Amino acid sequence: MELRGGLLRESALHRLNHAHNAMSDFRRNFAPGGSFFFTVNALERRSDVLTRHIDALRDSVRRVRQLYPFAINAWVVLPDHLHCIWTLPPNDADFAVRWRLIKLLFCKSLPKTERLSRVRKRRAERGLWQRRYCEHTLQDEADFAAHVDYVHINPVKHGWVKRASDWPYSTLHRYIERGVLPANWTGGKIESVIRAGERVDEE
Ligand code: NI
Repeated sequence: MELRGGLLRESALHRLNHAHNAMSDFRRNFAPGGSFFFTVNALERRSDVLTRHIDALRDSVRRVRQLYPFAINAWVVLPDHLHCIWTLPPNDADFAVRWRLIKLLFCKSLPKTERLSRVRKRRAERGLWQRRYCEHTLQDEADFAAHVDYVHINPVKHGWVKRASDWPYSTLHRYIERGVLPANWTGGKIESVIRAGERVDEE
């Protein structure tokens, strides 16, 4: 009994240390001037183009990262928009080229069935993404952590699920697997004051 108790205590301690280390690792991901939060919207509000074609989206991101590397610190894909946090390599802040390519590859991988405005037709543009997106350079570890929470709580904020971990297209699962966050994580304030570039007509 004594031994068993000892082992149990030890493993609990081990888990605690592991969680602590994982959290430190996670905080170390922040790079001053090199970590960014993004909100990117699909053109059609209330479409499900992003989750319906999640494999195409993932593939586009994977291919772009091979050409222009970046670390993914957090990502959530909702049906008609996404939020994510990237850290770019030192002395490289060209997230614009990465987004241009991700959007382009995603469009190329889908058949041209979307409605096109006259302007987009004339310019031979696809009609899947809003042209503009929201970018915020993360200021410090606290800003970084707040935005990571914002990303992970987002499916709850938009009313898709009651628990953040019930949403499949989220890096929250990675955080839980690595012991950074508990499986029943409910953190992150839904009424967050973060100006995240959510659609103005959304809520
Ligand atoms: Ni959102």
